[in-house]
Amino acid sequence: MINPITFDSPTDSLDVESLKKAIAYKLMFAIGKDASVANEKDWADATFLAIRDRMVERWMQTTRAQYSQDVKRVYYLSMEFLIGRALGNALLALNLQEPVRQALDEMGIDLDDLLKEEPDAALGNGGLGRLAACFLDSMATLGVPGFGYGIRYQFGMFKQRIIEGKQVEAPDTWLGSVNVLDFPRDEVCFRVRFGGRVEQEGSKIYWLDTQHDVLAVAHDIIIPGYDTIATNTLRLWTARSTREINLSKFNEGDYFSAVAEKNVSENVSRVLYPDDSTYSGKELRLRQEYFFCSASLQDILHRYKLTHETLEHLPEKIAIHLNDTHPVLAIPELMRLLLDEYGLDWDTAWGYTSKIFSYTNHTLMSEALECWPVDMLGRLLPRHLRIIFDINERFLKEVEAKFPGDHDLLRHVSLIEEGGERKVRMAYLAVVASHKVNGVSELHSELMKTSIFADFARIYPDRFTNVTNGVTPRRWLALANPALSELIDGAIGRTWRVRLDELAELRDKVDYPQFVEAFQAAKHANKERLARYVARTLGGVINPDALFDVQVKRIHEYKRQLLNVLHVITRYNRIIKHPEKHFQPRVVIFAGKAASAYRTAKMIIQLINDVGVKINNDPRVGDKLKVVFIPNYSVSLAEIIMPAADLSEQISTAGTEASGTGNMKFALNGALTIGTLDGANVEIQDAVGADNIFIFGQTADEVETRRKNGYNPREIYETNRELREVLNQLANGFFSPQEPERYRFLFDVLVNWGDHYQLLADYQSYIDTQDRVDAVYAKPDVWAKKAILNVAGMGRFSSDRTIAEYAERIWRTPSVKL
Ligand code: 26W
Repeated sequence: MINPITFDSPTDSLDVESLKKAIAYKLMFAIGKDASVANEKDWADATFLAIRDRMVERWMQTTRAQYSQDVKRVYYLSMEFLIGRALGNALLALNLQEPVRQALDEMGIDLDDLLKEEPDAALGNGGLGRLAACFLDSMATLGVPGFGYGIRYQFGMFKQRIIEGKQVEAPDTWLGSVNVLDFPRDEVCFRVRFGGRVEQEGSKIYWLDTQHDVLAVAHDIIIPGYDTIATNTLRLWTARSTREINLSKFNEGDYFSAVAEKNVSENVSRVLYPDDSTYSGKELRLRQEYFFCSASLQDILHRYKLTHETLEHLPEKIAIHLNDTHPVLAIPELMRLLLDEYGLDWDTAWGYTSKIFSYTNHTLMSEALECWPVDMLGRLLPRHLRIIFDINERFLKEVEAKFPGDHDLLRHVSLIEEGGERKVRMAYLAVVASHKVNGVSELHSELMKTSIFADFARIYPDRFTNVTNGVTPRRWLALANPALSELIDGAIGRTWRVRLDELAELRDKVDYPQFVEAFQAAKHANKERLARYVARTLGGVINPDALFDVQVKRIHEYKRQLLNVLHVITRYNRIIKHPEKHFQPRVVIFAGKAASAYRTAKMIIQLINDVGVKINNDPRVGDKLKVVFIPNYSVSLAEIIMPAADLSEQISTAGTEASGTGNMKFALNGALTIGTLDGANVEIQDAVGADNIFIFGQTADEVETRRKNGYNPREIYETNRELREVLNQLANGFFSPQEPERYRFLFDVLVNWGDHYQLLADYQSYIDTQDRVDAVYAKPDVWAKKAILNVAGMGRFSSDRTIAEYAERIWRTPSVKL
């Protein structure tokens, strides 16, 4: 027993004077700079370090309480955590925004300048990764004992630049010399094995002669809850070679190959795969997946064993959640550890495993479903392949017993896809091993049961459920939109930050002209802020009095940015044809990244930029229409864009967007949605009222029916005059005179090659609805009231509600008592 040492607690020093001292102290002793030479990055690091000290105590207190109460913990396994910046969020959580602002101010430093110095932690692609980050925030805030597990990529989501209208990718070098965000834990280190062979001796199986083993080293990130002591951990793994350098090669003087081996094994945590919604089947990706699953599972069992003699109570003490199929190898890994390392028999091990796991599906798109070739899996993870085969064998027997003689069913649900190259269907493995499987919106969860998992819904009807996504109101309203937050605080108090339902009290405020006016003023200020950002980064001038029409998200055909462009061109043509007419001035804003190998998506980016050049430079258009593509979309950029939007574009083909979470962020910030009845849009309509949202286009059923009955887009092209003109402009190089054939491909996709996402089928309805948008926007008070009712209706879409549902219905994890 070590005698406890007492010291002055930083948690007690939250006043301006103490903060000043703490920051100056860090600047000198941790950063090693004198105030006279320190730059803004130095000040930012010093400030963050001072704040971090004030989080650590709460963190230890929480961890101690979790241990002493022997709580059930939930482990959230995710390949992606799209966190963004952390300092501003930490200040908010600790209620230190004002004192720190003042402390810095008294030292001649502006807090807002410092906040911009922090690079985004962009360890994710899009919706799935950002959802994981919102969930961490909500778990901490609710006191749910939740651990995140993921990979500490050396390079996160690539940086996007636009050069001559085209996307150009650059590496995201977010890790600097000072990494305030994380605590490296060199001693928390596990060996992750690859390759080798399996050998059976009686009932015992050995995994032998593995090669290219890697060490996984932990880095811990503090996740502060808002206005609570509760503080959680995100543990990210980084790969380290098992041997620093190959000494014999080194001694032979072959320095480069001596370190090459080290580099190869450390590649595992080098870079985030920039693919969103397409599965590519690359071996390095499989290595990444196993790397973080194995390290996490070893760590989880190790932690459990610290306080428990036997494994008997494992399923009562741990829950493991799979964020999509990317961490599904955690299933055979837990089985392997229980069978081979802890010596359990199969039935006991499987009994535990199937009580511990739960799985969220985030997409129905077949091209995103992971299926690993049996060959590759067997080469890299022979023991796991064996376990998967054994799971499959037992599962198929169970199905056979339940549905005797149904051989088609057996073939359909087998974990192994036969015919051609044999593959393991990871989503099926997830369903078989999980006690609950959920979709992320009501519509998506229904479609899941009738499409990809239809057979499984027959076999395990009680396994499937819905948990509608949500977003954290701390980052997406309190941090991103101080202007609106302040207005809301004045009207209904401050507690909406943790009880978002209270926003419903804003409904009455639509009858107070003063409130409506203040609401409009807040929106206008946010639009000015965005206009300044655009002026600074792109040099273009946009008018904050125009309607800001915004579509920001990954660029993907199913999200239909191209449909948006068809509307933009239609509007342009009308403006040119009718110079005498009044048009509601609009700025159409796009942002988003395309997967680096996704040709069509990249072409859509180029088209947006080409259309922008044409329209923005046409003197006949003037202020009536502007098109802006803001490069390098990120969490931090979203925090500037969302609050400034009037209109939120959520226009995916019905049945394709699992949920969407941008839709929630926009509405929460007082934008009206133009959208299809897809994903969470359906529930947003219920929440805000059909009068306060612009719904257009086909339903998921109608899309399906049209597809079945033989969809003929060319017929629509031939009969719709305005649309035909727009499409012809694409085909004949109107927007790309330097290269007239540039967009011929997009024309063909839509007119001649089946228009898979049915843009043409929804075109007229979309255009008509955009006209209705103009008409409503022309009455500023009517628009503002609808916008307020959107904010007021968003209570349900807090990730606190989402996490409370997971904790109660799926994980069964009570909150820790502090
Ligand atoms: C293996 C390649 C790959 C990578 C990522 C395939 C699929 C993905 C994700 C499932 C894509 C994704 O981010 N899905 C989004 O998840 C959000 C959170 O639930 C939803 O709101 C979005 O609708 C869904 O597209």
